[in-house]
Amino acid sequence: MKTKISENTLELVTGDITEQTTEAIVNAANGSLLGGGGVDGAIHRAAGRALLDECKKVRAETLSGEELRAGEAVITKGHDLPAEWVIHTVGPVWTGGSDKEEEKLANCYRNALKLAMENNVKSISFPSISTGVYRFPIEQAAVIALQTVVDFLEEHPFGYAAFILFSDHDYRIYEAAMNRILQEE
Ligand code: AR6
Repeated sequence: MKTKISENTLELVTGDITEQTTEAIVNAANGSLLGGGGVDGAIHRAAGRALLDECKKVRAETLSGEELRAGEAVITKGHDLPAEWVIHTVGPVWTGGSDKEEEKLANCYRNALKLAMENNVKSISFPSISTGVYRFPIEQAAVIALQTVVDFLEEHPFGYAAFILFSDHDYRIYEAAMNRILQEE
């Protein structure tokens, strides 16, 4: 599904984010930036050891050894990936909704797009952040993810943004959310 948002394009596709040829892909990382399972593990495997080394450097230098907090984002090179850049963000762990999970999830998408623009990136692929290991209910996460990206694209000349959904089930949930959002626009 492909939609124009102002001068920008927003697309929903099923696929593997590690194969995307957008200038940047987004990683649903954890605060350590040292890799993990799910999409994070797949990105580190495909990017190679040099990504882990760069992440360690970012952690030590940019973050002064601290963990990356939920909603924040940092950028590295893509190394062996087709994408030139990886923007690492940390989604919130779902604990029922009373720990500002919705706001933190929106911040992930907004901060990733801001960081992309600061680095002159004009095309980006997002996974469905927090809806795997971090257990954010996907119906709710899809609305927040899409509304945040749509709002950003309405306000900025960005280029191309895609959501890469890992299953047909996830794709259909995002598609339904997108249709509702577009009807309300
Ligand atoms: N391409 C696109 N989407 C994928 C891929 C892929 N190759 N692999 C998985 N997904 P998750 P989270 C989907 O668990 O919930 C890690 O261990 C997956 O089906 O990867 O934010 C980190 O290190 C799901 O829809 O991320 C953290 O500890 C979505 O990506 C923690 O998991 C997100 O699932 C982050 O949890």
